[in-house]
Amino acid sequence: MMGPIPLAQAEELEKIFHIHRLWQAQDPEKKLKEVRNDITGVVSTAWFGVSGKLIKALPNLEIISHFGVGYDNVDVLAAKKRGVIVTNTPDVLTDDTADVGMGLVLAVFRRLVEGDIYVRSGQWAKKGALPMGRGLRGKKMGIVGLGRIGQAVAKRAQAFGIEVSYHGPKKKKGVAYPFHAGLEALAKASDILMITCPYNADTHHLINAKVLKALGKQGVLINIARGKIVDEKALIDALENGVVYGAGLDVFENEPDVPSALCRLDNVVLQPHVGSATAETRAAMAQLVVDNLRLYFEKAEVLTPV
Ligand code: 8YV
Repeated sequence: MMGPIPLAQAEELEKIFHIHRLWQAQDPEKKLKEVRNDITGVVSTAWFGVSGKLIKALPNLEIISHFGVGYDNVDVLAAKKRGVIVTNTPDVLTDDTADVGMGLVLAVFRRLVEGDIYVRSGQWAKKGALPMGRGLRGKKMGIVGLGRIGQAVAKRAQAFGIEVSYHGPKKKKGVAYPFHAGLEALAKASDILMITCPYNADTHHLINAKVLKALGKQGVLINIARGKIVDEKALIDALENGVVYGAGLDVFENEPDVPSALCRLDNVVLQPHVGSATAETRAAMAQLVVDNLRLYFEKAEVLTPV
C-alpha cells in the first residue's frame, strides 16, 4: 500500500493479503528493497501514486488497484507495457463529487463562506448586512469534460435553473446539451466554467489566461477535477485583477500546498480536495479497491479496469 484507505477495508485486505504500508515505513527506499520481490499487487491513492520507476522495481507486480477515479499519478503506460493491470474506482463517487461542484457554485455566488465568517467574527452586528450575492437562476454553466461527473453536475445545475453547455474532445452522442468545439467559445458563453475532465498531457494548463479572459468579469471558475488543469498563476492574476469574478476550487496544482496569494483573496472558496470525502463514498471506493484485488487473485478478473 502506497497510502491509506479507510480502516474497515484495510482490515479486510489484511485478512486476504500480507500488507506492507510503504508510506508508514521509516525508510521507504530500504523497505522497498527488502520486499520488492514479494509484491504482486499495489494500492495507490490520489496523493501516493505509482511511477514507472516503481513498476520497474517490482518484478512480480501483477495489479495496481487505485483508490480514486482519476489515475493521472499512476504510470498506466508503463504498467500496460509490463502487462500489469490497473483498476480505479469510478461511479461510486460521482454524486458526492458533483455535489461539491454545486456546493462551490452556491458558496461563491451566494457568498456562503464569507457570510459564515461575517457572523462568527461579529461583523454583522457592527457593519450590518453582508454585501449581496448573485442568483443562480438563468445563469449559464459551461462544463469542461462531460463524463460521469460532468453529467451529474449538469443534472444538478438544471434543477437550479442554470442552462448547461459543454466542451470536450468530441460531441457526445445522445446528449442534448449544446456542444462547443472551442474552449474559449464555451468560456465566453458561460457565467460558470465547471472543470470535470481528467488530467493528462492534453488537459495540462487547459485553463489559461486566454480562457479566463474569455470567461470574463462576471465569470466564475469551478475546479473539482485536478489542479494542474488550471494554470494557477494565471488564475491568481485573473482573480486579483478582476478579469474573472471568482473561483471555487477543490483541487490545486501542488496539493496540499495552496499559494498564499489564493488564500488572501475573498472572491474564492477553497476546499481541501474533498469531492469524494464522505464516509459512505470513501467506504464504497475502498471496497472496490479490495474487490478488484480479491477477484483478480481468485479468478484473474477485475471489476473496473482503466
Ligand atoms: C481521491 C480523487 O481519489 O477519485 C479521485 O480522482 O481525486 C479523490 O476521490 C481520494 O482523495 C482518495 O485518494
